[in-house]
Amino acid sequence: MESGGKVTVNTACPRDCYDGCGISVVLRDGEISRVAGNPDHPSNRGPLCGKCSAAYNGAWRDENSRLLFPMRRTGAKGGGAFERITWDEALDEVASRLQGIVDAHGAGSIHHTHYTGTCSMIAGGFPGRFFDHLGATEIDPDTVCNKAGHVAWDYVFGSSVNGFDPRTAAGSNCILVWGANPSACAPHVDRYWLRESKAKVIVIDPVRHETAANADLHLQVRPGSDAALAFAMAHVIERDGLIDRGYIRDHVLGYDDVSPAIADCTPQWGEECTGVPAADIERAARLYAEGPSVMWLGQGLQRQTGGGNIFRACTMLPAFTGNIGKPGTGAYYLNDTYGIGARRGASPRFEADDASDDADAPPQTVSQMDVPQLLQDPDTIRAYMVWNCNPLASNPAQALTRRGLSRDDLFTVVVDCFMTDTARYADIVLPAASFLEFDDLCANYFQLMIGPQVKCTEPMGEALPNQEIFRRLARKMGFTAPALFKDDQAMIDAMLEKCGAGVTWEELKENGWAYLSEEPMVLWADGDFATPSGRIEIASESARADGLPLTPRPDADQQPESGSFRLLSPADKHLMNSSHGNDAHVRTMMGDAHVAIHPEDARENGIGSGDRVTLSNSGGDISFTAQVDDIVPRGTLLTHKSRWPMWEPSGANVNLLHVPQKSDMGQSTSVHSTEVSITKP
Ligand SMILES: Nc1nc2c(c(=O)[nH]1)N[C@H]1C(S)=C(S)[C@@H](COP(=O)(O)OP(=O)(O)OC[C@H]3O[C@@H](n4cnc5c(=O)[nH]c(N)nc54)[C@H](O)[C@@H]3O)O[C@H]1N2
Ligand SMILES: Nc1nc2c(c(=O)[nH]1)N[C@H]1C(S)=C(S)[C@@H](COP(=O)(O)OP(=O)(O)OC[C@H]3O[C@@H](n4cnc5c(=O)[nH]c(N)nc54)[C@H](O)[C@@H]3O)O[C@H]1N2
Ligand code: SF4
Ligand SMILES: [Mo]
Repeated sequence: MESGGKVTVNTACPRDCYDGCGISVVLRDGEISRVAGNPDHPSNRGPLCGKCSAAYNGAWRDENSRLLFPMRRTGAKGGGAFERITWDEALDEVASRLQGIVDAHGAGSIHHTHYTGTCSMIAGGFPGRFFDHLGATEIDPDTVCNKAGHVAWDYVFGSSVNGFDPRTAAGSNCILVWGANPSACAPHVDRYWLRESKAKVIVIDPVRHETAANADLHLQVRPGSDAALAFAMAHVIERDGLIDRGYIRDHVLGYDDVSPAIADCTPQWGEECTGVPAADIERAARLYAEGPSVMWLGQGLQRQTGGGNIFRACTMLPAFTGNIGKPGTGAYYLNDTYGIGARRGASPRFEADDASDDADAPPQTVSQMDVPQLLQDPDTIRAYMVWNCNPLASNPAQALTRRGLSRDDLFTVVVDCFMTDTARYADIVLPAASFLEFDDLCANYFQLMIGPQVKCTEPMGEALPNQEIFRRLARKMGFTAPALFKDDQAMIDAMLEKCGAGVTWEELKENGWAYLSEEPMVLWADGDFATPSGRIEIASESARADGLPLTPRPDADQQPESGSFRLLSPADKHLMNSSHGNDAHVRTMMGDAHVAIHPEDARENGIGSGDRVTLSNSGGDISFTAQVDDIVPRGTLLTHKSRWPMWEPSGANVNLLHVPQKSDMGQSTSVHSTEVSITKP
């Protein structure tokens, strides 16, 4: 859109966020003057969230914050002393170091770690082709975020990325939000989709966050006790004759296997296990079962030692009440929007046609939970290649990770837009272009909608998009497979063609977004699930073959022993994981790191609001400002994740205390099972 010297470009926010906002970038005389929300976009209908409004007009466009040139470390690891070098020098050095390791030890000792620094399809997926071709070990990205839930839902539904189309909720009477916090993590979904809905909203969460406070019913469950809660709700549903026997007969496997356990799980028993009053369990169960209802399981819910079992237990509710596959119903964890339209596997990481001339074996993977320890071993990890993530801020066992990254014999390369804590430990730092600086495609993971990421300006300094960095590195390594050099526009066009939205790139840019279909899609309407039996498998032989119980179990975690507290550290409303943590305005909005404690616990420990307190466990000690508040139940503390360690008084964030204990499925994080003591020095 053009008027006078002013041009407005429609683009999309590629952050790892449910909202998938539309952005309007205002250019004056070819220069970006403002990054704002697209007022016409159905998700955000105007302003961006506070954090992105600040950071996209702050650190992301500030030459003093961004990485501008390739750099080589000149001082001690972590010290922050670097010299500018050329791209040729940087990539020659990376290529020769990697080749040396491949020749002497095999590519498996090159480990690459990545996640969702950008979720745009090419910048988020394409570099994987390079590493797959190289034969590097992949540090399983999801194990730091959401893998337990994926594994659990794959057993039950045969997919964990086919949820519901949020537009179908227009016909719902009940929306159950379980272990998600839209008020922080999906601010526009919270403001529009949830609050404008006529459905009754139930929130199940230990924390009375803003969404919970605004809900019709908040069940303030004790952390890690949700499987017991699901069984107690199923008990009420069964007792009150709200089971959909027809749906079970046609589409569900395992009802008879779990029903004896359900019979034992009375609401009173549920109250003892979970801390939720029996009357609220009854009310929630009836409201949900009467339906039509949608259920949203958050990623926070499964970051528990029993996270997989919890996810399997929750699926009993839609399966036994038939709240799935019909308008107004559905169960959602994440939508692979692009994959729902396209055939599976059609991502820029794996392009079957292109790779066919040089098919790469599936990569060897290790869990993020094992990496802090593996980083100590010079024979296991010889090169650590970091792109789209910031392990020193976000990963468990921060002190051990830092020690590993300090190894002189470890060759570390970090590709990022900013000089993060992790980048300071790199031998070579490579500057990544931002979302404002190259074209790509975004696929929302809540709405079934795609968006265009449109180049608005030249990359800052000599920064390059991830995909171009890895094309150049592939050339330096002497690779020739055509898949490694594919052109961006060709990939965008191919994705658009496959995804079913029926738009060209030009049309998408013009409009700013496209739904996969004009009418709401009813996912799973055919009742044909991609499990071995074709049914929803509450009883799963596949799970049993993997050494897990046949069915979910009504488990609840033991409460911490006296003197110990459960520490939750979910998403911070001011940050996007650690992204934006270096923006001056965002840091002012965040203030000091706080920890919330229940008034009774505070009284017993002689703690008042504003006191400095120390949290400790085997990972170390770290201080916070206390906030006495009954938003948390007794025995539970709340802080938030991913502040930049380098800006904290102790040089560490909450992940110092994050013990890399694995969840029951997927070798994933159980960060919300962390236990600590609290003292007032
Ligand atoms: N205590 C605690 N810790 C947690 C969690 C928790 O709940 N509690 N949650 C976990 C979860 S859910 C997640 S997803 C992880 C997230 O952890 P990370 O994946 O480490 O996410 P970020 O910290 O935001 O790091 C993303 C990095 O990518 C960079 N980046 C952005 N765009 C680009 C680009 O185009 N190219 C390149 N190369 N880099 C780019 C950003 O500048 C940023 O430094 O943290 C986990 N850590
Ligand atoms: N502002 C902002 N938005 C973000 C992010 C961010 O860092 N900041 N991160 C993005 C990413 S990578 C992700 S994965 C998503 C995560 O978004 P969500 O899916 O909302 O997950 P979290 O915020 O980690 O945690 C959600 C809730 O889980 C609750 N919880 C913890 N343990 C339990 C439990 O045992 N039972 C129940 N019922 N609830 C529990 C926490 O109290 C918290 O309120 O958000 C994305 N959006
Ligand atoms: S981070 Fe989320 S809420 Fe913020 S602008 Fe991006 S998509 Fe919107
Ligand atoms: Mo995440």
